[in-house]
Amino acid sequence: MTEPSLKASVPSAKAAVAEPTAVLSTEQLLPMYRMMFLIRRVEESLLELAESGKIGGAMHTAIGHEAAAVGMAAALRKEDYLTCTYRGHHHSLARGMDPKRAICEVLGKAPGFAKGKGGSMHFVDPSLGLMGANGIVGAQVPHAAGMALAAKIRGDDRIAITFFGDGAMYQGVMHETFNMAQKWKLPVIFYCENNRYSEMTPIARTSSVSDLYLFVRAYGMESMQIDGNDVEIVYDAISKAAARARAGEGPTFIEGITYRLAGHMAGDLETYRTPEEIEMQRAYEPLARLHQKLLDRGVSEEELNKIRAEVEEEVQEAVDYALEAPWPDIAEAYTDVYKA
Ligand SMILES: Cc1ncc(C[n+]2csc(CCOP(=O)(O)OP(=O)(O)O)c2C)c(N)n1
Ligand SMILES: [Mg+2]
Repeated sequence: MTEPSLKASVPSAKAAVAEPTAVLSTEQLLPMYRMMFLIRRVEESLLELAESGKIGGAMHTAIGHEAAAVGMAAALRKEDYLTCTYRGHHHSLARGMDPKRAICEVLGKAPGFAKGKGGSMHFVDPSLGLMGANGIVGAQVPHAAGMALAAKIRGDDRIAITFFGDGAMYQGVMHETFNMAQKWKLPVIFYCENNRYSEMTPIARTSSVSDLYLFVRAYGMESMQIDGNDVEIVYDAISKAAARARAGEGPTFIEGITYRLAGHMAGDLETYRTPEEIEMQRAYEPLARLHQKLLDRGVSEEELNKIRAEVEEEVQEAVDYALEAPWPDIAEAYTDVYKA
């Protein structure tokens, strides 16, 4: 299903990767549906917690972006390196982060995977290959290329993937990285979650190029634009890019067209877009799409309801756990920090 363009100058979700009819079996898609719903409910719960004043600092959700993360987690190995932006809850949960500890981290509680010191914008867990989210637009991209270079030098089979937004494309470091990654044929995948907004600014106002996958062609890099809201298409594109990377064929750039259904961050007044635009995008959002795909394949509404009920319970338990969890000891303020 291809969505109409928001505006003539905004790219639509056309798939440069052949539309897969059945790349994944229903048995493979069901846990992906579960994970997409879990991510959705964790983030909706976090928005409620933010509204009630329980979250300090900025929090960005990826409601509407879930297919990118879940497709990635299914296509890659757990030891493959991953770096992402401040909008990184979905990648981390999809890679297997415990929702209890993830919510604790956002609330600044002691059981958080970074002892509550990183918060929403700094999700990290090397045991899941998560080498760090980054609050600086574009900064995580050369990090992933560096990890890919290390893997190449060591001669192991690991690859790296990095996620970034459309707004990152104009950072100079991106282009330095694209050039070196292609020159050195690094085993890295560049995945652009093009949600067509950079904070409150639509892409049409900032970019002279509407198809972002074309940028890296100047560096001779393989690139494609896909419908980033179809988890099967995302899986297919990342699987193929991973196979190329592992075969020593170098990097791939994937532009996944998506849409952020919630604000740029918690508390965003969203005066820069209309409720009609958001409503129109709900027809193309990844969870609804996967739901329909599963129904079309003969899965019953009852079975999907059961999955959702289990997830609701798990997320409620995680929220309750995090609310009850202890704050870090005051002495922790001086541990794990850089001292000159
Ligand atoms: C180097 C830098 N410049 C500006 C900012 C402020 N900033 C935070 S998020 C953001 C928008 C980035 O948009 P995009 O890359 O499209 O990602 P999205 O938020 O849409 O996922 C900006 C400009 C920043 N964090 N870092
Ligand atoms: Mg964006």
